[in-house]
Amino acid sequence: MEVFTHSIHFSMQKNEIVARFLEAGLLVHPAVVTYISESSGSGTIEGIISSLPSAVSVVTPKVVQGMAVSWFDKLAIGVSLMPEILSGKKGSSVPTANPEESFALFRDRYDALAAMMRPRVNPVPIEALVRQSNQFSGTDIGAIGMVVESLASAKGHRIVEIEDPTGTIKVLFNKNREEFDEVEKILPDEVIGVRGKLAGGIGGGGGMIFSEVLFRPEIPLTHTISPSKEPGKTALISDVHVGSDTFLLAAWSRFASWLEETPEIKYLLIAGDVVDGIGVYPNQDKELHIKTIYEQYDAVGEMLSALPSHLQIVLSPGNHDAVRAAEPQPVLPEEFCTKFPSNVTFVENPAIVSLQSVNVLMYHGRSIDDMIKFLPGTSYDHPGEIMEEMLKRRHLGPIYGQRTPLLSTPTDHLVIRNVPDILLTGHVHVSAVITYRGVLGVNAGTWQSQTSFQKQMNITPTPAEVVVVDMQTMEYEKFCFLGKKET
Ligand code: D5M
Ligand code: FE
Ligand code: ZN
Repeated sequence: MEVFTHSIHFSMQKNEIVARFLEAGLLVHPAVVTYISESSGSGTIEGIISSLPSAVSVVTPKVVQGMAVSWFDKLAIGVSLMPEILSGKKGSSVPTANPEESFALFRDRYDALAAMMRPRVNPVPIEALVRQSNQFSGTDIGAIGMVVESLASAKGHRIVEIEDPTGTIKVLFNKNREEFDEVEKILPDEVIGVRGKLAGGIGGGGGMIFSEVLFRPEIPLTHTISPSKEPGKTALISDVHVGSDTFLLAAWSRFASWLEETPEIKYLLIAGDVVDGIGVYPNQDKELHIKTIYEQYDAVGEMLSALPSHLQIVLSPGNHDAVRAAEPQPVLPEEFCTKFPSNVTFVENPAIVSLQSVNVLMYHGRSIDDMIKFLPGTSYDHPGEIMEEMLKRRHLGPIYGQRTPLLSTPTDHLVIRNVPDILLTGHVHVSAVITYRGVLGVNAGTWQSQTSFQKQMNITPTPAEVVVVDMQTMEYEKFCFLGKKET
């Protein structure tokens, strides 16, 4: 793969470009100058000048992109459409106003996920099962509830207590049933459906459900992929950790050069931990190359400014970024982004962005730590399996009260309400790609070599790997920018 060669072929010097605009009585934004210098020079300038609305005196990237001009087509230059933020816009995650409303989050989670299962489960309210247990006893019934706890019985079966807005009930899953491996993956606070027989008077008087089938919200089998009609590729990354002394600058530079030579890449998505931050873990200062948070973000701003200006960059935060840890995390405050170029769109964590009609759900992935802890047979080496579990549960991080702090909000922002085309996560620093029922899941890896902490934890990262998705075909390729000495 020819990723390390770099040829520069400016057709026009930047000062010549500025001079030509001045001659026409126009000021020009540096990003537009870069764009023209990287494309076909004088032809592009004359096209822009002749198509400008008369009121314009400063030629900004917005003005250029907003013009209904045909010279883009004539010159066959790909214009990156602005990413459309479908959820996770700045200011959308507001905490609940008072503590009494703190259960709204779980009520909303229950309602949203129960609605996805209701036609399959045909549930009876739990209160009715408990109160009229004699009437329902021995009959085939359904129930949907949020998991309160899941315990192994003395004989190795599983007893799961579930709760709906009307009450709680215990469900017994027999270990000899086929789907028992799925039962062992039942997580605290996920919403499940069951169908089985009610046994009245067992399990504390109100009855117990002897489950025969377990349901999850799931991705419908009828889901089909919906690629873009336009050509265009998206590069997916996360966990850049700028400021850390293990940040791989040389690998990043190769990636930056390669992006310049690869104009079909129109979008770069960064799913959090763009900086290493300060005070994130004990004695972090000893492992920092850039010691202040402002300087770390300034360095990121400069790195992103050096990338091709036609790229549309979307950035969401992670647990090392300078925003609250509780999820959903807000967009990065402007005070940190003064050096960032204008082609960066800031979104919350999580967020959904539409790129040429391909919907990407971006989530940093802190909950992966909790899910690995609770899901038997999973490990940090295979984060793709966790992404699949998220999709099945239609939830990015169900477990409350572990390592992923969840903000109390009126609606649950971690519910996967609409099936995305791509799910992008990061956090564990191990890259992985899966497809699950037509959804492409990408865990993006990192730009940091193994830290002393990861060494202790026996986590082997996969640094400097980039997954590129062709949005017209939804096919992906993986590129590695590590040099020989860095492996
Ligand atoms: O997370 C980088 C990786 O390190 C990710 O796999 C989680 C793991 N990690 C981070 N902090 C901890 C603690 N405190 N315990 C266990 N595992 C951890 P990052 O978000 O980049 O620090
Ligand atoms: Fe990270
Ligand atoms: Zn992280």
